[in-house]
Amino acid sequence: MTRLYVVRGRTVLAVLALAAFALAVYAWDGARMPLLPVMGEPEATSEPGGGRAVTVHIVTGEFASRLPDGKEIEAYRWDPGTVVVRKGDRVTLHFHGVNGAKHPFEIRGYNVRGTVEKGKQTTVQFVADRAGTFEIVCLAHPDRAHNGPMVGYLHVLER
Ligand SMILES: [Cu+2]
Repeated sequence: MTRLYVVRGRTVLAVLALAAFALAVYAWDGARMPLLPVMGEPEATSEPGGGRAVTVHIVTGEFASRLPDGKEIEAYRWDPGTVVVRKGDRVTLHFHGVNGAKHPFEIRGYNVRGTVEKGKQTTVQFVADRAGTFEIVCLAHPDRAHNGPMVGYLHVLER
């Protein structure tokens, strides 16, 4: 009986310690980015005009695997594949080419285009003036038939 009680006591302590740790992480994160209930929201600074300047770094990556019959399959990816900003933000995306020779891309609905090359950085800037979800599509690898889908998502939240 006593033994069981001790084990339970330790379990309660462990749960309390975990909760305290989670709370500390939440508080620290909240202090660093007070506007941020949204997971994955990037670093941002306020702009005089009301919007924020948001900078996100995206790397080109690659998943590769082998099917049971020995056939190789691969998919290029944007990493991170999801960008969350708020309407009115001035957005800077720095693309870094790591996997794949060349990735010509566009952000559909935003008229933003560029090409990412291996070993180079490509930067695009725009104001997120339309709310919604917009695809960041590599035109060379848009779907499974072309070593994709190399598609990311720009989420522009209403302020
Ligand atoms: Cu690509």
